Amino acid sequence: MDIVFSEKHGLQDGRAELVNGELKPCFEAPVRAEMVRAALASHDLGRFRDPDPLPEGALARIHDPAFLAFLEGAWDRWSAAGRTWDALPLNWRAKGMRFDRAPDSIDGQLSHYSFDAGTPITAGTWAAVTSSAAVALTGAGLVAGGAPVAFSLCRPPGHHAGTAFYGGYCFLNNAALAVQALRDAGAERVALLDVDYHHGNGSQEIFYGRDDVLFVSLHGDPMFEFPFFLGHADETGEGAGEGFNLNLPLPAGTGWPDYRTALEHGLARIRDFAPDAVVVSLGLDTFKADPISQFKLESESYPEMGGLVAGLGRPTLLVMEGGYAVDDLGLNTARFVEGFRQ
Ligand code: Q9C
Ligand code: ZN
Repeated sequence: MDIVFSEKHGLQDGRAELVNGELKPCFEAPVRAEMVRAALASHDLGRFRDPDPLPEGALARIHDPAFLAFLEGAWDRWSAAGRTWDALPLNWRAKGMRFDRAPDSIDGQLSHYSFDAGTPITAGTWAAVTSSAAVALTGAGLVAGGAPVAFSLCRPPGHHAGTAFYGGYCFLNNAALAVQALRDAGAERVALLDVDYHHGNGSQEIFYGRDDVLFVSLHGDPMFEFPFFLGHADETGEGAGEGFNLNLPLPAGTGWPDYRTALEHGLARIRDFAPDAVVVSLGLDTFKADPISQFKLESESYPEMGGLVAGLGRPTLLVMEGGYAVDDLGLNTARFVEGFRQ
């Protein structure tokens, strides 16, 4: 198995996020990718390779050009305004305020394009997020070229980022870019299975109206968990996409037996869809010791999870998303991959 990885992930190294009313060190930190890299290497799970350069126009297959221009220039505008800490938004719209106009100022635009205060833009953010996207697209190219499985060790993660918004530690939607690249390379139907603990609101938004991409997500119920405003079971797709979005929200405290039952339900829907390829948004924040999450999966759950996903028997790209229990993140990721390859 090829493992695509770029050292440039380290250029995203935010200083702080707002958690429980306190400014705390970012959970989404460079050590995460280093732990995964070390564990995949020590378990001898594949050959590491660098990403290819981003193809011209690849990001605009998913993201709005104005949003991309904003992300690329945001740090320079922020620092030109004399700010030295990370760029973070301070306020958002509520019902009754306008969504149809973007403000001109950097502060207004940070608010316009974001949905939380946990996703800092730094001097290195654009370089890091474009390298993460390149990692995903290179993995998609390997799968499109006939590899049965590839691993895109993306960081920063991507599944909370939408057509024209960022948040939840995500800026560009790596998995969605990979799905689109597989479609563009000839796959007629692609399934996107999201097993990150949080609902992949960005991925859902991107594919909500489409019947060529089936989105299936297992996650903490938005009634109690971030991102709060998307991820309910009654969101089933719209227009041509009706029936091609499956949300499986689960309660706090969910352990492996109930998780497995929901996963088997999601996998049955994917089998029925008969995809030519599968992309997995692989978050390991379902682990019992994850510091920001409330599921109770064990390390032993991950080989079983990997085996169940592999049972789809389709060419598969694994795309790294969340997972914040850094001492166990590498081992849990390696165990998923080992179970997948059995
Ligand atoms: N109480 C991913 O896993 N909010 N993103 C955390 C902590 C944001 C998670 C607040 C969580 C985003 C890719
Ligand atoms: Zn997550």
